[in-house]
Amino acid sequence: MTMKRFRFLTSGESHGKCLNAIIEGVPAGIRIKTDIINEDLARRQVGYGRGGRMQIEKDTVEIKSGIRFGKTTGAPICLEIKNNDYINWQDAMSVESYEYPTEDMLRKIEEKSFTKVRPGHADYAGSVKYNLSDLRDVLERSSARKTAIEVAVGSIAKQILKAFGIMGFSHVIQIGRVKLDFYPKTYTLIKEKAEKSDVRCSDDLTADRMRNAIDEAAQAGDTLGGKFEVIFGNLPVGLGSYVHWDMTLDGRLAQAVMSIPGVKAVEIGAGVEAASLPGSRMHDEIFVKNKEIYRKTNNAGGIEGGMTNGETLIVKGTMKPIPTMRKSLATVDLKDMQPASAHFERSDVCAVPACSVVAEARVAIILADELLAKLGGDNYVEMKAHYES
Ligand code: EPS
Repeated sequence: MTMKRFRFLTSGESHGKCLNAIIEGVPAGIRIKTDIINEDLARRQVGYGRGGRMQIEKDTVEIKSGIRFGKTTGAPICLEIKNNDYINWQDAMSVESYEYPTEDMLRKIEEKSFTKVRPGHADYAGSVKYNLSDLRDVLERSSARKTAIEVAVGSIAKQILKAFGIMGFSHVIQIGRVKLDFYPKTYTLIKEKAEKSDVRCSDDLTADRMRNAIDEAAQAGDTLGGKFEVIFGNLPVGLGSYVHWDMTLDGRLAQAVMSIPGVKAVEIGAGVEAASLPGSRMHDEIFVKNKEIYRKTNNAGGIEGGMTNGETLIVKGTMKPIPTMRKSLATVDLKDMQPASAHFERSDVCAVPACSVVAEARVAIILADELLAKLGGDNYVEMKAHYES
């Protein structure tokens, strides 16, 4: 994605040594707390329905550059998260090729190789595109494991936004067929309750039903998808633009959330409901009190004409069920082109709660990029002066 200001790249394999990111474009003088990044990493790891890997990892970030005494210096920020599981994969994930592999090494490499493509995963297209015969080479980078380092990047973006009073959260609104129909009255309450829930759902009864649905899927060797919502408040009017298609904020947010592994749909505000509403009920009427503009509804989800309109930003995402299933689907073994059952290895039954935390990070990254582009400046003092003007 073309970024205006806040740029970053990540690297790392699911069972490699570590995940890395280098972020560029963060102005000097922004307070960054490592503890807050680690809290976000822990939020991504919890979730009813997660697999065994989360018992092995305790994701923590090491900041390697760009921050001194708790503040950004304007230099690129380098982040690293170690994979605890690497110790069990050293032979299979070796960077060097072995000249004289032992029997034991060959067995370990063979154990981790596979050729039976999983329908719904990157396996088939990835193997054709990169000419990789061992699907391990596709899985390792296509895995959602890389979202850990993205959450660390998003946590830095959130800390930039917070310096300007912009804050957000995420919560789960559907798992399988179980939908959240009852919302607590305020965003503060939704956030508080969702943060305490292992399915990130703000209603206890619905959360129980979601857990039951995950248990049923697990027993059947199946997996479940769902829906989540990301909310950000206190945004200035005019982030994004209508002048070019690739500058619209809704367009940029859609790409940022859609590209999370497993996400199949992104909606802003009323989203797909807009198709069935007449204009008179869809559009949020504008009122004025003491020369301040206000609305009674927010079907637009905080975006009109590709720009923030001062209302709360509401982004919804839909995640498909994870394609790695104990009850394997029919497929083909690429080794001999014979019919086969799809490869299975340890995986999650449901990762919608984790996905909501990743989406929160992705939205924060786009908002921080837009805010930095709008305010300009090389340091917090300059940015603050622009913000206040
Ligand atoms: C993940 C780590 C992975 C998976 C999951 C997400 O660990 P492992 O493959 O060692 O079990 O649990 O990835 C997928 C389900 C997927 O399809 O990519 C993580 O850290 O979030």
